[in-house]
Amino acid sequence: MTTVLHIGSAFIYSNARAKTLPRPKPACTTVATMTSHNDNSTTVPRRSANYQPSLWDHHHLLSLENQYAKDKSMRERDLLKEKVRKMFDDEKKTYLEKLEFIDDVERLGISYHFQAEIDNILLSSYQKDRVNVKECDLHATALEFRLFRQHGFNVSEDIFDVFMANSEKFESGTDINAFISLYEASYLSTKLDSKLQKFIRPFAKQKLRDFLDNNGSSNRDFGSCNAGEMVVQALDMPYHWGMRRLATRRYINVYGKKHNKNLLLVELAKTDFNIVQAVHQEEVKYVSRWWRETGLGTQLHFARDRIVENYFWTIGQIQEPQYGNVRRVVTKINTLLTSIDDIYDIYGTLEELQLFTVAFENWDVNRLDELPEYMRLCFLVVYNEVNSIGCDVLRKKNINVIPFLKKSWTDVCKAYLIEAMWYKRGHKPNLEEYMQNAWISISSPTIFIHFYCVFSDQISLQVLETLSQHQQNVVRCSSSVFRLANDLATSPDELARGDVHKSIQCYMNETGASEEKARSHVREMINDMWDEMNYEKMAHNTSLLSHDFMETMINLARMSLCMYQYGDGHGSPEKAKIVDRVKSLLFNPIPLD
Ligand code: 0FV
Ligand code: MN
Ligand code: MN
Ligand code: MN
Ligand code: MN
Repeated sequence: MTTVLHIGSAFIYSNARAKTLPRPKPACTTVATMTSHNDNSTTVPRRSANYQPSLWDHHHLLSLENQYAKDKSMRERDLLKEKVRKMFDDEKKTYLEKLEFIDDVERLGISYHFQAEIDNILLSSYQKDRVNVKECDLHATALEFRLFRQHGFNVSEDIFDVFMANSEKFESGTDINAFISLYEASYLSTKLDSKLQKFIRPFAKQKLRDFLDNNGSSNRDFGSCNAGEMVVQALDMPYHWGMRRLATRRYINVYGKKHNKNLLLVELAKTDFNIVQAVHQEEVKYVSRWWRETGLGTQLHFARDRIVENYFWTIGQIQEPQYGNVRRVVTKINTLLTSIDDIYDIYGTLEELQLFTVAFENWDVNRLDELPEYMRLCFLVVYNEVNSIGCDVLRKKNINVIPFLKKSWTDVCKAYLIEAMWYKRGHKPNLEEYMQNAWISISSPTIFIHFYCVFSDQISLQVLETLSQHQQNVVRCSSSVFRLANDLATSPDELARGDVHKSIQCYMNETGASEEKARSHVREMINDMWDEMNYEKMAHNTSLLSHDFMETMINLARMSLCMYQYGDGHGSPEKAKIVDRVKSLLFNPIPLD
């Protein structure tokens, strides 16, 4: 048997990197160090953010072998898949059982094999009757509501009126699963709803908290499932907001403990998870090689060296095995954005940053030497990468996207520059002024347009134009969630080393609120952005954007909530529990019984 991969603490090496890639000793975060600069004979004060080296050793990554990358596993998986497919038209299943089956399949991460089966069932029951469950069954009502809305079918929030009118009736004896379902459903609210976010969600949340107070979170079996664990997970991160692959990993665990579980589903879910993980591992090796070959990690010694984390972000956006090319390209974009963000936020002088921004605007390799030496390689790598994407897209899809990609780099650099100027000139924007720039400076609009070009079978010029002109509301909403989640987690360190006021400080400055109040205001803004995103998704029939592309953009919002849940998971993955998440999703297979 092939050795089972186990990434233990040995994988995380301490300072081994320093032997191969010398980095200057990090300076204290708040004190500027003086470093001389080659092509500029004067001495310029340079800062450091004190970022730690990468936690992942390149050579160790390359040495990974995975037993699930074999044809044998694939054959086993395909057999299971066909057995599960037959279960979709099991005549004996009640309507509620069918809904639960669909939900389990989705949460176990295997719905990508059964898209047609799932769409058929939901579409036909939506067309038949819109609401097919018994009026008195809260669990069934909430589950149907959530599944319909997840799939872009609108159902009115009013279906909960009958329950909420008699909510005191629930005081005793109601199955906790009904409240879990109600709580999860409440996250599908849109800006047109008035009850879900403001009334139903707090009500359901209180029920879940009461349950934990009375029962603890221990793994007691409450009839159908490990209710305690389910409640803890729902409160930790509602399904609709959660990074899909992490939710899958967790649900395989919880579902596997359910006494009436479907054994075939569990087996398929575990096998498929491990097979897809093996695919992801090969992609990690590829991007790690690419990153070494660019030489940027050595040259931009002050910047975050985060190739594995940059890859991890792309798993959040799109996890299915067939999208490896999208993940490889988008990882490169994420990595270049991370390095360039550090040039603007940490290392560059205002004068250099202006030159750098102009270089993107000119987009002319003949003028490379006008840049400070340390910026040349970085610019050229971006330039080559964009041309290489443009070349592939032109060959396969017969459209020249380079001007759009180039503009997205100019736009993000301009947004980075505005923040650098505000900081260096002491300007304190109000929250609105800040957000107008900050949803672009978080860099997701740049990521999305590259994503679109590589992901879409056919490229629409109209979509490219609306993306390029920043006219897609779903882009603004997803980017705003990312920005606000980032600010909640990264602003303490950013302000300590010196940076522009972030959303929290803008709000404090503008209203005189305490930091605590400002943080809760920012969390409210995140809620409202979700309501708008959900609305956009429901309106997808009238949108230029495909349902699938929209979902990958919403997924970046989910991924940012995952990355920043416990701190700055991108900059300091070792402190923010991200190391464990990376290990469980990318490196540790699920043991098969
Ligand atoms: C966030 O870091 C970060 F790394 C960004 C925005 C670039 C790359 C994006 C992905 C990897 C998806 P940081 O907190 O430094 O960002 P800001 O904008 O606050 O400087
Ligand atoms: Mn090594
Ligand atoms: Mn930054
Ligand atoms: Mn920045
Ligand atoms: Mn930040």
